[in-house]
Amino acid sequence: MSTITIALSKGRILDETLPLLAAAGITPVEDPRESRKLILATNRPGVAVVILRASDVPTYVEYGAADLGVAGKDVLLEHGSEGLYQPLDLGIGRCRLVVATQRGFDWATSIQRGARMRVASKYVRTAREHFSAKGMHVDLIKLYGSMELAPLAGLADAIVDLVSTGNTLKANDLVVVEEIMPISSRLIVNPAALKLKRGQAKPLIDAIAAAVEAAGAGAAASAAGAGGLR
Ligand code: PRT
Ligand code: MG
Repeated sequence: MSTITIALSKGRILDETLPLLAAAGITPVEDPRESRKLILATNRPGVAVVILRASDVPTYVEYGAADLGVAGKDVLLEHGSEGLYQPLDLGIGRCRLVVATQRGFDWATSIQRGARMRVASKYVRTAREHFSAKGMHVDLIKLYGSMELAPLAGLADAIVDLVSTGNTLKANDLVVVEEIMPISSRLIVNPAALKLKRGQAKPLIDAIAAAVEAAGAGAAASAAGAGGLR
């Protein structure tokens, strides 16, 4: 029996991914948040997980070094998802991709005047598509982190970044001026692996789908429950 490898990213989505996998009957033998091992066996024979940087997950799955993976839609859009199946929205890692500027900067008027704006982002590909779809020409500046600093330091007029609570923007006196899209994490699958290892891969994908559905039903039920209390 060949091994099925699932690529996970360390960092914030791992905390939400592990319970989902556990509900699907897949538990790493060691806690990946504690272990320094990058390849971990699981309780399920023939299933292993690898722990990667978030932006490397699509690359591993695309080349078949991992069969399945969990990646944010933000990462998939930026990487390009040609050659990857995306059968499931996992409903985790939810946030929004937005355009933000310093409070008080008149973004709308600057756009109307046709001012050529500088926009800093880790997501230059997605940002370019967003602005060109609106017929806007902006100069994009590629950053690898701490986007929120760019407008404060005078590097850019705006940033394209992820927002969840909004606390980071607030702490840096930035405001959302455009919503680009909602983001969540997706299951991605190598198409060749699905063909060649279907007998092993399909039951895993089905189990993860059932876990997502159960989590969604749980969330809906608790929302209804909270509503009922009012
Ligand atoms: O950190 P590293 O450079 O290694 O990789 P990474 O930043 O890609 O990984 P990680 O673990 O930080 O994020 C992985 C994935 O989590 C992303 O690809 C998203 O799909 C998802 N996600 C969900 C988020 C957020 N919410 C989020 N809020 N990723 C990042 N953020 C950041 C955001 O960039 C901003 O700096 O959190 C800050 C804003 O948070 P709030 O709560 O203050 O609004
Ligand atoms: Mg990060």
